[in-house]
Amino acid sequence: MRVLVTGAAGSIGQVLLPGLTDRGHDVVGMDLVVAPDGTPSPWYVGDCGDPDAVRSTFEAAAHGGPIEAVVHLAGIPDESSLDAALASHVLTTATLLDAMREHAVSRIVYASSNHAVGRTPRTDLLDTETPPRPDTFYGVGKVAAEALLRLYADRYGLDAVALRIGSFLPQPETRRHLATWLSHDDAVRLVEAALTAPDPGFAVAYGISANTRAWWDLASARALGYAPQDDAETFAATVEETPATEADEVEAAHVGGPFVTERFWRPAR
Ligand code: 15L
Repeated sequence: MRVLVTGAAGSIGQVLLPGLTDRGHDVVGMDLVVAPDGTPSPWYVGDCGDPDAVRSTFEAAAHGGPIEAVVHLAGIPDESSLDAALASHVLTTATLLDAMREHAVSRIVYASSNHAVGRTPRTDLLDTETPPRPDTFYGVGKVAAEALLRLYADRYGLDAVALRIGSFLPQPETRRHLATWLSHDDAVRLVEAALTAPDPGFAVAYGISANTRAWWDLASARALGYAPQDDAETFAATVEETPATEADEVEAAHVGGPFVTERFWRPAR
């Protein structure tokens, strides 16, 4: 499948590009910055919130064969101002969706985040039926971007899969990560499942590995064909060598962990 990956220079992009290529996909990168040395994929520099830049990227990328799907990873991966969050998550998604319609690209896989439901108290395993409950402006941006995907799926019949990614890291570093970790290899498996699942329509899935201590239900991800192979439990002894702190307790209270704390509170305007 020929796939345009936005935010290709970011931490997830840098794992996905080789990962999807190794699995036989034809990957095209897009980012604000030039391709890191040694990147084998075709690459376009541009802002995916800018309709002209996106249009010309779609046109140029199509010379190598029609783009069949977009994996939208670009965006500020942290808390910012509300304006910046809306531009970074909602306007980029809108710009890409419009370009997809213009160029008959029918599937988008979106890097949403657990912070779309981050303010949910941590009790039982959380499924995707739980209402949006952002913990930050970052989370608000992700909720709004998911709503936009749903609108375009309903209006135009696009396939739009929002992956609420947990903690994408080489390995878990904190107690919270023992529940929220998404390994690099599982991230590739998850995105490939979201790209290739037959007719998903609009779907939401949590993006974590098969963690023994998971806080999120993987049923909807597995329904897409995701078969995670890693478990944060492998690292539990190392993580738990350090005594638990008050920060660990705070992080365990809500699914968004540290993003819920007052450190992230600020006026919207
Ligand atoms: C995210 O969505 C963030 O991009 C990342 O920085 C981490 O905070 C991660 O979630 C997490 O919850 O661990």
